[in-house]
Amino acid sequence: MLVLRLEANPRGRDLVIGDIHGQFSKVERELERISFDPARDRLICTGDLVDRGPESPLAARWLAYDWFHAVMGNHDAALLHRWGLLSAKFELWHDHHGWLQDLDAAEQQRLCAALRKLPWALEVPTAQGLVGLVHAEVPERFASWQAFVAALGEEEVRLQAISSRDQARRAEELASPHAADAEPLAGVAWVIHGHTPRRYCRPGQLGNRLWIDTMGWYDAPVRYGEARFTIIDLQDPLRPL
Ligand SMILES: [Mn+2]
Repeated sequence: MLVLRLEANPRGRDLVIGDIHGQFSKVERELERISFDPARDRLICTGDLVDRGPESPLAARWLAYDWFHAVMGNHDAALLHRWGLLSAKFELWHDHHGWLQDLDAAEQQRLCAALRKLPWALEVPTAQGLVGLVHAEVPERFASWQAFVAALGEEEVRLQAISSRDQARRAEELASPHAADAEPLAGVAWVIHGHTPRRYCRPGQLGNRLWIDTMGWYDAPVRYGEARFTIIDLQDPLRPL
């Protein structure tokens, strides 16, 4: 599936979390902290469910929950390439797959079946307007979210969408408040990304584009900042929970 279009969720909150990277227990603790209610709330991940942390296989179980959604990350795609489901363009980051050896064939099959269903982009209607999610970025040449989504049929666009860092670097180079004032992407209220770990473990902004991978998956101390999962409520994306 290229793009997953969720229905509006009038019953509860729509929350977005950055890259999980096999750290589902840590995410569970965060969900407790924010009183997540799986009967009403939804959690959407910016991609990269696997690698780095110890619980990559749990991605299959989480993707089966009706309250959990995610977009394709470059690490997820690399795994799909390894299983012969994506072309050699996605043969990157394969050095992370040592943990696969501990999985039996049935477990690998379950994980593969879950990851191959991941959409490359996701749309959520909110009271503030449409919100888009894509792992790395919407490349600069696209004038609107809709133009980007329409081009996702091209493999090169999909590759860029999950791996480029051009826009994330611009967000880092432009000092606040100029980054916030940058030209917004047309057609959406917000676009949420992960992929590029944020300097100082704080979310980044470029116009209406947000990067929220604040390294919650990381187990060692970070020199500048405190690694943690950022969770945002789409009603108020600029104030993480
Ligand atoms: Mn990534």
